[in-house]
Order: sequence, then C-alpha cells, then structure tokens
Amino acid sequence: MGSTCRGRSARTRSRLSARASSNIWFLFFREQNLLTVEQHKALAQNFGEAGVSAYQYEEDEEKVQVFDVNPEKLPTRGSLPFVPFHADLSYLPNRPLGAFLQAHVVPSAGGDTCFASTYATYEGLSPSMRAFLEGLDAYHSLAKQAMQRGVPPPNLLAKLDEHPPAKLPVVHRHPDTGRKFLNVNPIYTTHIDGLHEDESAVLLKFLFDHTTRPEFQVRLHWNVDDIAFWDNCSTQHTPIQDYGGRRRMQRIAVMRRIAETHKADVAA
Ligand SMILES: O=C(O)CCC(=O)C(=O)O
Ligand SMILES: [Fe+2]
Repeated sequence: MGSTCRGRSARTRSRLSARASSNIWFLFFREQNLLTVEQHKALAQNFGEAGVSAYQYEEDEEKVQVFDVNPEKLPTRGSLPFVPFHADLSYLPNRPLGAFLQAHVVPSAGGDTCFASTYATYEGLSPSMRAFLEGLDAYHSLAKQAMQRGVPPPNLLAKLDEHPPAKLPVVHRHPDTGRKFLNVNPIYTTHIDGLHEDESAVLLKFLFDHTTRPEFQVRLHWNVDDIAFWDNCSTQHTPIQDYGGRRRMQRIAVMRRIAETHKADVAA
C-alpha cells in the first residue's frame, strides 16, 4: 500500500529505507521544506543515480525537471493536454526506479495527481485473463508519445534513435519484490507482440481502461512543500489537468543501479 508521512522525522526516513524490501508502492510526505535543486538531487541519490529524462527542457538544471504551468505565459484551465496514466519512460529496458516530485506552487483548486497500483490492476483481472496475458510481450515506444504531441519537439525527435522500442512482458515481475504487475500504459505501449493489430488494439484499450478504475487508485491533493515518491513499476500516475492557476512542480527521477536490474528475473 501507499502511505503518508508528516514532518521530517526519523520515522519518515525509516519508511523510505524500508521501501525496497516491502510492497510499498507510493509514499507521500507532507509538511516538508522546499527543496533546493541540490537538496532534491541529494535526496534522490540516496536511492540511485539522479535520473535522466527525454523531456528535459534546455533551461532546466541537469537531471531536474520543472513542470511549470503558468497562466501568464499560456492559458491553463480548459487548455491543458490530457496526460493519461503512465509509468515514466517505460520504453527503457532499465526504466527509472521512481521519482521524487515536490510541489513549489499550487493552484487554488485542482491540480491533483492520481496513482494506480499496477499490482492491484494485475490482481484485479480474472484468473483466465491473467493466464492469457502471462507470456505475452508488448512494445513500448518513445515515438508514440512524441507523435501524440502533433509536431514533436526537436529535442525529443533527436532521442528517438537513441531509444528504439522495447519489447517487455505484459505481466512483469517487480525487480525488488518479484511480485507481478501489469506493464502496459497508453502513453508508450503501442502493440502486443504476436496478436493481430485489431486484437492488440482492443485488448490494450481494455487494459488501459481497467487501470483507471477508482478502486486501484489514490488521489493526492497537493499543498506547497509536499513531496511524492512513487515506485515506477508498481504504480502508474496521471496529473489531473483541471486547474486555472499556476502549478510549478520540481522533479527528479531515480535510476536503478545497474547491478540491481532484473534481480527478480534472476531469482525467479
Ligand atoms: O505533475 C504531476 O502531477 C505528475 C507529472 C508526471 O507525470 C511526472 O512527474 O512524471
Ligand atoms: Fe510521469
């Protein structure tokens, strides 16, 4: 399950360090200090390398992403693009372990983030459907996301060659816990290997819709200073694009140390 911690106590730190050996998929820290970029990087580096991202903006500091939706620059309410549930960079064979996201400016209403447990989405399927999905692979591609934006930004196009589509199990095992999770998402997953195109499209649509069921989710309402940490295998997330004011989020992804990758595959 996920949990919420208040303040900056030792208990908070011990919850975080328990993450790797438990089934916790999501942690939310309230009443924190606003992190500088250096503090934010230091926090992430306790768990792995600070992450890289295909979406880095030129003006962002290295390995930090700032999502700044500012109505003084662009209208917000009603014009923000829908961002469906996703795991970050799922097209990478070694995707980020997770991310730390902190709210620096929040709108007066709205701007929540929903997290779905992919353990729960897998376990919520019937035994027959689970058996059918076992052993299937699906392709995840950065190009899918790039094309959804109409004309892709040049920095993203340049990355397509570096990141060819990855073929990954539809039912994957978590590298730390070995527990099975459902591993498809509408931003990056293009098709299921070995199925006809129409079969794959219908099945993926079902699985994407299945992930949006409220019983698999928590929904976070942000205050300034709050930090969310999510496990990027056992969760997917979606920002709710319903607000009118400014929303500025500072984020650092955490990469899995290479030696840890596929530990569960080896153990299985
Ligand atoms: O802004 C948010 O609520 C989440 C955005 C997101 O998808 C991310 O930080 O990976
Ligand atoms: Fe994301």
